[in-house]
Amino acid sequence: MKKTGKLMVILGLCLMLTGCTDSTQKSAEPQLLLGFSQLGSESSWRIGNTRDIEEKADEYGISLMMENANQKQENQIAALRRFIAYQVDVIAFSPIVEEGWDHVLEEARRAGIPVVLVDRTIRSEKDDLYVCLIGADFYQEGVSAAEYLLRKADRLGKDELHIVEITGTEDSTPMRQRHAGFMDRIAGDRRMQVLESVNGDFLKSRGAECMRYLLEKYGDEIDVIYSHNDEMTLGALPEIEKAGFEPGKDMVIISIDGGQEAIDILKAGKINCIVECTPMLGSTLMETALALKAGKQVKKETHPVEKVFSDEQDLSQIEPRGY
Ligand code: GYE
Repeated sequence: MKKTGKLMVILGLCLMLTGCTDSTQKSAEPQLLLGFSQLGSESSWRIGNTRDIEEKADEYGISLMMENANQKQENQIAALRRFIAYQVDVIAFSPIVEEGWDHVLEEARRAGIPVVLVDRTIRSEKDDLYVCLIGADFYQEGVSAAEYLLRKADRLGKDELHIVEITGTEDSTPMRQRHAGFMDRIAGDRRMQVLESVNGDFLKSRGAECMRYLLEKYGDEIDVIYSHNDEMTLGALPEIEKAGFEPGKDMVIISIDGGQEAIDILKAGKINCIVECTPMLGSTLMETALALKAGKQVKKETHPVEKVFSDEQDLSQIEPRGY
């Protein structure tokens, strides 16, 4: 074959392999590559959050590398390292716990890749390991839960209310802040007596286990259950009924998230109050990623606006929740 013939064959092969046949296709290439490490699939909140991020990446024409860490920090660290090796434009992740990210985030910084925290934050001596945080104000969620309880206590007219708390994953931001906001807000009200806080890891199965333990230990002494997410609440409710109590009547049930299943149970009167925590963070994440790629400044913290749903309101008007 002549030299020019060979060249044509090679060129043809290249075009077949890359699929880049003309400039119109080239301009349809994604404008940005985003690596996102999701922490797991422990709740309908998390599943809704994953879905929203996938859908919004699609809408914004952003190419998404999504990895699910199945509730393990080491899997998240490994995913972040893969994103760095792949030289993505922006890294985003939802840290399962707050501590232990310094090394990998320094690696990202050295590689010049901006890091966005989604949903949860980290704790570190260094304050320049991430660019910004997009997530709920969990402290305020705890305060809102407590404020509902204070109003409920007024309505019930009781001198004392015995509270048990089922908390989320140890050392996670929502666990720390939902606990702190609630405890700070009830402190100083003599009626509020906390019997015990137990760790339910944000899981339905652990919510059930915790509830069995609490019922065995305190029985009808329990007046209030404050659960850090819907999934644990959904695990706890059948245990309360099995023990012969009516949730929502014999015991005040307070939950956080506001997924559809829990909202339906709130409407049926077995949950008294749900503090909303929205998983719909995808649009803000995509806009932030695009701004970072364009070299623009972004806000250090963005919190979505959230509501409280409770037996104090007409619940028939709640829109379908989408998670
Ligand atoms: O409340 C819970 C999930 O970090 C806000 O994690 C999130 C929490 C959410 O497992 O259901």
